[in-house]
Amino acid sequence: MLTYRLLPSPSSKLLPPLIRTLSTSQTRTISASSNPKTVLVSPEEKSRGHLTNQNLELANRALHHDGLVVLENAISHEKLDFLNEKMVDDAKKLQARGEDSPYNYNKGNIQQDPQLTKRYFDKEIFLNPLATQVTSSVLGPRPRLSFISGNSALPPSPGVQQTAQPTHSDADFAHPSSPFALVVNIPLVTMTPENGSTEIWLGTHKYGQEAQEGEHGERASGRIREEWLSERRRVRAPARPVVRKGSVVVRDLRVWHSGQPNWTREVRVMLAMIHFAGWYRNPMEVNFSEELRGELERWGRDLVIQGRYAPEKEAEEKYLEGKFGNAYDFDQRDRLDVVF
Ligand SMILES: O=C(O)CCC(=O)C(=O)O
Ligand SMILES: [Fe+2]
Repeated sequence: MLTYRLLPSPSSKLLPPLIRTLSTSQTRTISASSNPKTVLVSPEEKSRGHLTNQNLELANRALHHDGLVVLENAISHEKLDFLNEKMVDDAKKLQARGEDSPYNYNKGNIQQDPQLTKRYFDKEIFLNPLATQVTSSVLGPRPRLSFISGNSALPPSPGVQQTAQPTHSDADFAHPSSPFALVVNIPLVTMTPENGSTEIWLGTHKYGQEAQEGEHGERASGRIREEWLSERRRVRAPARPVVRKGSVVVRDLRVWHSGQPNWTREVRVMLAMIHFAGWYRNPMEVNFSEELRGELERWGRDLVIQGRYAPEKEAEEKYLEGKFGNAYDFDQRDRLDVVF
C-alpha cells in the first residue's frame, strides 16, 4: 500500500476507486490493484497479427509498470484444443515417472516440452505475432527465442502433495535491472484459482537478487525471502487471476510468482516461450524437427530463433527427455562487469 498525504486539492476527487482511507485524517492509503491489465484483442487485430497503437501502448505500459500483461482473444480455441489433447496425454506419461518426473519444486507441477514437429507446431501459438509485437516494443527489435517449454499443474493423485510452489523469480541470478527477458505464457485451457492459475506479484520485476534465497542450481532456487514477501504484500498483494482460454500472458522473467495446486481432474498445461533482448547473450537452443525449418524461417523473421534441428523421428523420440527447472539457464554469456 502506498501512503499519500491527503492534499486538500480537487484532484483528489480523481483518484481511482481502489483508494482505502486510513483512520487518521492525515493520510490515506492506496492499494494498487493486484490484477493484471488486459488488452482485448479485436478480430481484426488477431487476423492481421498486429495490435493498434493504442493497444500496443497499453501492453507496453503494463509491462513497464506491472511486469505483466494479458492479451485476450489472441489465439484460436481449436488450435489450443488440438495441442492440449496431446500434451495432457504426455503429462500423464511424465507424471508416471514419479521421483524421476521433471518436476519443479514439487511433484504436482512438471516441466513439459511440446512436441515441436510439423503435426503439433502452429505458428499462431509458438510464433504468435501479437506477442512478438509486444515483446519487441519492450526489448527492441528481433528478440531471441531460445526457450520453448511448458508447465503443467497436475490434478491430485495418490502420494502427491498438492502444494503451492514457493514464491520465486525465474531470474535466479545477477541480472540486469532493465527488461531483458519476457516469458510468453499460453495456457491451453482457461486458468482459474481451482485449476492452478499462477499466482503473480505485479510490480516485482523491479527487485533483484537481494530479495531471493536459493542459488541457481538448487532445486528450489530463486525463492523470495519471507520478509520481502510480507513487506511487498502490504504494498501490492498477489493475485491468481482467471485467464481465459485464447489469452497470451506476457510476463517479465523477473516477476515473482508461484505455481499453485490444481484441484480439478484436468491437467492444466501452460506453454512458456522466452523472448530475450537481442543484446542479451543467452545461449540456449530449442529442439525442432528438421521439417519445421522453412516455416520457422518464413514466419519467425521478427525473431532470432536459436534452434537445433533433428530429423522428425529423432525429435519425436527426444522431446519428452527435456530438461527441467534448474537444468535451464536463463543467464547470459560474458556478463558485463559493471555496477549501476
Ligand atoms: O505452472 C505454473 O503456474 C508456474 C510454474 C513455475 O513458475 C515454475 O515451475 O517455475
Ligand atoms: Fe517459475
